[in-house]
Amino acid sequence: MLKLHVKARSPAYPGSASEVKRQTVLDELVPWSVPFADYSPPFYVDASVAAEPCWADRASDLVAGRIKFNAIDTTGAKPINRVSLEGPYELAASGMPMNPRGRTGLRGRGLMGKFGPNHAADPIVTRSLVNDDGVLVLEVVLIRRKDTGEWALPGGMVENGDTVGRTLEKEFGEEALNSLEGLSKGAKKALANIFAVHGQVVYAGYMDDHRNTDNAWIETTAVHFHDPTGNELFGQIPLHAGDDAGEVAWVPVTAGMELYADHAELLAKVCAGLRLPVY
Ligand code: RP5
Repeated sequence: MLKLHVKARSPAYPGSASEVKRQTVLDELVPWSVPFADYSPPFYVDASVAAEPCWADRASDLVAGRIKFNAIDTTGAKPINRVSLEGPYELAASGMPMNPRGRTGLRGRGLMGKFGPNHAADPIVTRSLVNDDGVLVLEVVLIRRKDTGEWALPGGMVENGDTVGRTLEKEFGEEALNSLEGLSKGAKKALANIFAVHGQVVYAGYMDDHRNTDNAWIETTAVHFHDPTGNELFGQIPLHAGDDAGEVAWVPVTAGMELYADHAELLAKVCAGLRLPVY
């Protein structure tokens, strides 16, 4: 059975109109297959999306049926991947896609640019170190997000026409290094090693993000990059928080970590794969 989304049902919706409140959806009423006669959630599109920046769909394209759902949509200037990692999704009578994990208590796109899946990429960059107590510890690069103040993986959205691979490197560069410019030769080599050689996909699917709605949601591909030397390679990478990140740091992975969206679960998958104990 699919995991119920929880953060995607958080009562207060973030964004410029913070007064937006989701309709309450009890666990048993989340699946679309369960009748919910009184389901009448508010409709919300954040002003930043309604202004139709280049990363957002046009509402007029939806109304005119010009958006190709469940497909790689090549109708615009750049291709957009509208295929869900969760399999084909249904469309509502309004033509809007329906969240594959069920009701969220909010209709419309909220803060999401695309109707349907909004693809993201999350780099999980780790190293193992022996700490002062002689214990082997796994550390991961995390950022503190400016929007919620939570610690998170330095991921980001895949732009129109771009790939997951390029997004992983770009987001890590922007959020954890501030820029790829001006890096020393050693750091550039370490980075090239990270993104070209060591990646292992640990998850590809729905992300329980508090910005998700009934008609727009985030899906991510999380790729793990581990320093095979311990810290020799990645230790050369200078961390500097970028514009979207208040802070960036190597953080020890611990049981019960509270992170943005489902990021703690992604780290649990990494630990299970590495067969490392989590302290
Ligand atoms: C999360 O939001 C994803 O896992 C990814 O880390 C992030 C992408 O959104 P932005 O950081 O671009 O806001 O759901």
